[in-house]
Amino acid sequence: MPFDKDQFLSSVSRILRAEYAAEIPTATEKELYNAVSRAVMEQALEQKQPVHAKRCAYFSAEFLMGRAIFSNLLNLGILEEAEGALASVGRSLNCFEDVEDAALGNGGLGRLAACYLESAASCDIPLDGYGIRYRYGLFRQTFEDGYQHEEGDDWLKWGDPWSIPVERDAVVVHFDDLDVKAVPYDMPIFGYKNGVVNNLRLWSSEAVQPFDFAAFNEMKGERKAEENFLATKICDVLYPNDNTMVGKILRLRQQYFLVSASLQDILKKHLAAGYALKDLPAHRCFQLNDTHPVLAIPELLRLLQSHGMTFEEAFAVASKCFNFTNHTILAEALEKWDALALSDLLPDVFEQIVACQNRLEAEGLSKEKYFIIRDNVVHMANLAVYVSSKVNGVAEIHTGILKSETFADWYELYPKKFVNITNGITPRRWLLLNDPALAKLIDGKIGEGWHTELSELKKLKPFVSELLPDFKRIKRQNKEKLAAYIKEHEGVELPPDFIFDVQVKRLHEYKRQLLNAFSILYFYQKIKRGEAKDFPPTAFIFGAKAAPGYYMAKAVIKFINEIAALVNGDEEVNRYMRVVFVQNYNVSYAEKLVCAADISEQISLAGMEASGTGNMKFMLNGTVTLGTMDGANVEICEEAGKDNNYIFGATVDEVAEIKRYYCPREILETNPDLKRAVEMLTDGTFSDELGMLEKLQGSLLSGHDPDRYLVLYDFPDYVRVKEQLLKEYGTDEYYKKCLLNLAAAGKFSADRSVKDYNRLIWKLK
Ligand code: 26W
Repeated sequence: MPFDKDQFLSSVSRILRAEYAAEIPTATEKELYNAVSRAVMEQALEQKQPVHAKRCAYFSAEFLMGRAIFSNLLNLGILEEAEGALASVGRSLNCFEDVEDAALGNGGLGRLAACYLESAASCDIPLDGYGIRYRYGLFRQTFEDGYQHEEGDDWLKWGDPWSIPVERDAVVVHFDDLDVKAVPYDMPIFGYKNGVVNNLRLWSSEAVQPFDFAAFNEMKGERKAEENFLATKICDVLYPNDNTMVGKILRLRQQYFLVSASLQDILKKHLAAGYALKDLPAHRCFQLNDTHPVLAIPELLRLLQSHGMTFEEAFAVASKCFNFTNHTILAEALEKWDALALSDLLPDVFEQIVACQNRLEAEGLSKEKYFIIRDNVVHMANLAVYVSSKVNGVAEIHTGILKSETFADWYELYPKKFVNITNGITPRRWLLLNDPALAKLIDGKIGEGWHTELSELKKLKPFVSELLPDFKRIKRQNKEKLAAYIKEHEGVELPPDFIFDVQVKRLHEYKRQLLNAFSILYFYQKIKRGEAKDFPPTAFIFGAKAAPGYYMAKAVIKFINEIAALVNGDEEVNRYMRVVFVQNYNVSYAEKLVCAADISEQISLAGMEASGTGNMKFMLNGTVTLGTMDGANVEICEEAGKDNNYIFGATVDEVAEIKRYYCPREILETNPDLKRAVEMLTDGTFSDELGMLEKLQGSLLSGHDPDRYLVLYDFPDYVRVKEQLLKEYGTDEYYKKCLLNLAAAGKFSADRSVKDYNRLIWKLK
């Protein structure tokens, strides 16, 4: 976008005056943020967008967008110009570091959706997002006495200057017990320096009729008032579960609200353009981001029939339009809904699900494995697989497991339906924006082509040795910045010459933060015994939110916080190690952590992490992976070389066999240091009024499936490889590995992913 400094500043002044009666030099940060954003929006939306023959709609219950302002300015090509203009009047973009993240997502799946929107716009692929405008996003996390506390996330505190409410596109969504108005808020998605603007449409729920005081006073209005209350509640809050299905009716309402509003909107536009409904597949396709929006299938069937199609005609259209991405194989994450509850809330939609089940049986698919409705439970994944054109997993190993286990019977039936599309991340946010110094260093060596063609990073290979000093210097500066930030926000001092060993992601037992925690206690004991005089000083950094109802995950947070207090408070030990669990880990925190890490911990039990995308972010920022052969780690090793990373642990093929005879207590008998670490959970070393640590120990040693995720089994190999990594740290050998990973990160661009989706599935121009 062309940038005219005077025009920009005069727009900002005009908006400040009109909206806030304020002037640039004295406006509050919030006022300035809104005025700058609106000034940019005004200009950026002037460009006319081409009309495409076919568009894809990405249906997702989550979009974890993070902060918009810096990324939008970068993509519009005016980041430095806007900073310069503001500087000339004594202001700076830096104060927008306090703007809230738009955290309308939990973790991987939501952040992936955000990366894909950015990449599609940057690759000129006509992809639009459809989601829910939650009033409160993912909770804010604090620690009190080491325990996690949750507070509401008021993400609109600073306003929402990047959205436009489009009242004329409002539609009514019908539930059996109430009607709700859905109002769209459109957020432009700017492609990287290419003039493309795609759209993210987030629906907000409102009462259909405004509150009627007269009726309310006559008592008639009481039911109406309740309905209005329920209508606004639908979009109140994002469900904070990641990988665990909780069968709440309000969540079902959210899901239907999203898909019904989106499909009504899309069909309305399709008809208004003069197209026939039977031609929908020529103009539209829909990507279902996991099962959360799968009610779109029966809803489309219902809508098409309400326009006069037969069920079979509607089915033919739907099966050409829908595609489904699976993001997890965890049994507890697979969405199932009680058939009675669903038919009560949405009888007409349920009728369509029954029709699909009948069709499936009529086709002779008599195996129960295929059933959409079985024992009064609706299996959303089966509905999705049955009707969709394509089903995809998110990394090679994950797609393999879908074919051989999760959906094995389906795969036998429809082998061509299944494809792999390995996840990716946008290199704009995850390198250009979060580490501008490193980006500049790369630009200087190989030019700027990599900004939009990430595989060009491989051109760095011949320069690896030459780049080492600059790379070390930049990493050091990033560590200093992070240390200052952590000091300010967490009150913990991390010397920047320590190794920064980072594990940040949602808290889940399968991700095994506990394995990392035990290794810290193992090193702690060695230091205490005086056996680790040459232990390289290391800072163990954690960040993770636990779902509020996930007891064991919260216990792990408490455990690590107790370890942090023990280690950091011990003068003998804190010369060798520090531990910090940062509060409220989110996208913006990730941007700071990822470029300052020396070690990327990706240590899930093999077979459990569908892909992981944090692993890719660290790799792109020149960090070696300490990890298992799981998810996209496998492909990271293929691209960068296994020898350039630090791999340990049981492989997927070994896991099933190990679990057959597994006895965690036996492992402890052969490993006294580990035994001691596990005992420390309950021997009084740590304070824990709530008794969480005892239950945590119980989950490892007793119950029907003790140590379900093989933490103790993988411990010896983990520590062996970790010690080797810590020993190699700081050598040229080590830094070369960092840069070779960076140079090999090309495959993990979300640009490549969205192009794969387009080539294999959407087939848009
Ligand atoms: C119904 C509760 C629920 C909520 C969220 C179930 C499942 C989910 C998501 C599918 C969980 C998720 O975010 N999965 C992650 O998706 C990423 C993007 O593909 C992968 O990189 C991660 O490995 C996967 O855990």
